[in-house]
Amino acid sequence: MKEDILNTGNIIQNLNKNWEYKMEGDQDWKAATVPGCVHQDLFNNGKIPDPFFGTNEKDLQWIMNNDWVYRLSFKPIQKINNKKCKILRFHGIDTYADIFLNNKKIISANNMFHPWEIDISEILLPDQNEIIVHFRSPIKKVLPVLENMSYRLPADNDQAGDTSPFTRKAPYHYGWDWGPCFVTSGLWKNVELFGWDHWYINKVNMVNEKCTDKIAELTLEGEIISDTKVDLDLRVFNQKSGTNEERTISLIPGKNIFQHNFSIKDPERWWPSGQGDQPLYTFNLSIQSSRQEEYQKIRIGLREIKILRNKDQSGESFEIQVNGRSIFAKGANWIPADSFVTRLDRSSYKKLLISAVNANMNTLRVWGGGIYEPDCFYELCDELGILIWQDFMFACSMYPADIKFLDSVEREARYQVNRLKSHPCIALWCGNNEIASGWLSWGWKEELPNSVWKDYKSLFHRLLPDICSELDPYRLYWPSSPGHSISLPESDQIYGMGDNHYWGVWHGGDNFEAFEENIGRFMSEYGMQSFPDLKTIESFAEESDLTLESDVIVSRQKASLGTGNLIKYIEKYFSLPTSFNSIAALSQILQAQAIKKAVETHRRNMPFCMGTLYWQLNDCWPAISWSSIDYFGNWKALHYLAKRFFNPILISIYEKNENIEVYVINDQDRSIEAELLLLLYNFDNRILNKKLIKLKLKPLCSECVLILNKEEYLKKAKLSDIFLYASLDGDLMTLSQNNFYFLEPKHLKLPKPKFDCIVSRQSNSIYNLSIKARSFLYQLHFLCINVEGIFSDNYFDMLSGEEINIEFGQSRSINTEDQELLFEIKTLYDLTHDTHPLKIKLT
Ligand code: BMA
Repeated sequence: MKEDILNTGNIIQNLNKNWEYKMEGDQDWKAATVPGCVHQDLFNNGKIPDPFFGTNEKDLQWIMNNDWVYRLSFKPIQKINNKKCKILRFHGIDTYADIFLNNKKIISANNMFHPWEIDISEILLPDQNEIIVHFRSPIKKVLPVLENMSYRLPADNDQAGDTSPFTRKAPYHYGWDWGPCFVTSGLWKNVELFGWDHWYINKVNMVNEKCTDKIAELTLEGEIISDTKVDLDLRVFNQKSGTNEERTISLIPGKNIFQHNFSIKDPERWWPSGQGDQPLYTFNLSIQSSRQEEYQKIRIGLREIKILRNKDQSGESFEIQVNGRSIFAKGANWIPADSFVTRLDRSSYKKLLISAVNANMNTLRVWGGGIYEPDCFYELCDELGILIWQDFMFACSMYPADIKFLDSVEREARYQVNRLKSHPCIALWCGNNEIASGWLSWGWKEELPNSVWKDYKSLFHRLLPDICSELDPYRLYWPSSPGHSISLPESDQIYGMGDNHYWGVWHGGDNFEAFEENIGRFMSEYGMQSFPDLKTIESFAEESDLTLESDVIVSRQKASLGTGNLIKYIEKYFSLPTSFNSIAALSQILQAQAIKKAVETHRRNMPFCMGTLYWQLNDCWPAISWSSIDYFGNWKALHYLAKRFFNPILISIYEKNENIEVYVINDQDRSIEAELLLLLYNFDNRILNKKLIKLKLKPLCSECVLILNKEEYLKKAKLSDIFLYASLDGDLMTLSQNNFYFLEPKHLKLPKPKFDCIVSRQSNSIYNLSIKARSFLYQLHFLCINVEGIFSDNYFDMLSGEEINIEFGQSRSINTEDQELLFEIKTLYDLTHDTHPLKIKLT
């Protein structure tokens, strides 16, 4: 983590305030927000309605076809005026912009993924200055290029005319199969003036090459820009490790690169969540000359990370090792958390990342169709122990590779690798999402000239790996996800080698059982859709829109197969309810069951399979999608189940031919003693068979601990009336509990649910729900229908007679004096029978 340079000599003046904007050609200037974008400025000024409401997206497409002008009048502070050298810095420009300072053109920007800066010492006036930024429509800018080409580069998700491959801008801005098309323009990161004399620190990094429990080897790398020849004293200090390194750096005019190696004895090592703690070391860096002193802090975690790729009978493994320990990666794919990311702050990221860790995740993939996330995202991942699979921002398109484009990508990649490489959370770099697959299996190579594949090679097999091996040789560069090797592939993904995306379920219409036949070494994508909660739908829809066919609901479904595919899947497994509300709610149970099946399969197959990341963690707007957390942070059924199926210790029951196999999976590094209780129940609460066995679970292991012959064990019981209850108990608590059903839910003879429920307030923001089941309850779930918050558990089954206490923690505080909390309590039965659920008000 890098903090702002604390200049004792050099100085920064923030220029985010007092910007104005207008459409090119208009007279009227209006207030603008920086960092921000034109869509937000139009909305804040009352010029457009909420882009996320109703079908507004459709009516707001004109914005991307226009040019926009931003301006700022400012006066440099005296301390800047006193400096010999002045730099104007834009930390992020989205995207095509000509920038003028006092009528002189200073920057022509074309890439949103790296900062732009220029020395303005000769242009800056001591008093009033004016910056004018002319943003060119990203669409119109590229159209002439398309007109001159005899073919189109594929861009399947681009809703705005297929210009996106030519522009270094977040691909999802152009639309995706879970997101709207809002092609933004704007200054999306800080703007500042930097004044310096003599020399300044341009960048510093701390790289941890090797780390054992005895010693950590570190390299401090830095770049200093100087206009003189001078000797500097460098000091690196950290109390915890006893680091106090000193040396001299001799500068010459221009760019000076330095490195300093040192080591730390008996380091406290950083671990992914669930495997140990996340100790972090903050190093204070001071660099001094006789007349100037600069400080900086760098925070890192000490650990060694490797991706093991060992050849074996089945192909080649893909396994993350941290500090020599194999880690089963559990998590999901991360997409940008908003269509307009400039309105996110550290707390928005924290809320989502804590939800990931609370669901027992240890890995996220920052997917290549979004943005390189801001520093606070990676800082939080360092703190929380979330490993990051980091894609470069290229997805589902072929890209050009002319010199200008390659230069731009080079600048972007160098900047991003340097920015991120000190973070302990980053596990690997990946060139792109699904582009090799697109070329090799989606019909692209049949339609396009071979030069397009040569361009692919230049970008993903030459430029990016060269930059990674030069700047960050200790991490794996993996060219494309899915992929089976680091050389240019001749065939699409191979199960048994590398990482896989399995979309037979959903895109291919396969049954959930197909997850059991499509297991890779590292499953980096697979998914099932669902609707968000009703209160999220109500944020963008009127009561009259709540039908599957309404324009508003249809506009929220961006996937090509549409909601019809979701309904088809619901009908495969459940009886389809008649009401919209019940269908929407049931879709969440469907999604959760699909992904449960997948993850349990992947975990049972450890160590053949060493990672499972479902598609997708989050949303960029309120919509129907594959996410487990909706746009507002509400956990869908899937996220509650994820907490259980990602638990470090898991029981998983699997039907194989005439047998029932019971697996226990232990992700932890230590062995565990436990007792496995297996009860065969019928829905009337009678126990038909029982098994109790003592177990010693080996560390990091998936083991089949029991095989039962179905015929013998079930004793001719009717499959529609029974289920297996399995519980694994340690000395002090239940380690895992799971139920297994022999038929699809629609064929189960589930009893009418009976239960008692008492809701009480525990504190200002915590509520208690006590449930006593009076019959068997299948997929009991609670919703707070008017306030966002998270339940301690949700979407589970209860045995008749069982009692449970659930907490609801409200995430936004409301004045409970004025407002009542409304809870709804339902089971699957209530959804498929469209019954009126139990509603409880707490005033
Ligand atoms: C995956 C992703 C995305 C897409 C998702 C659902 O392959 O890489 O491109 O949103 O599928 O179709």
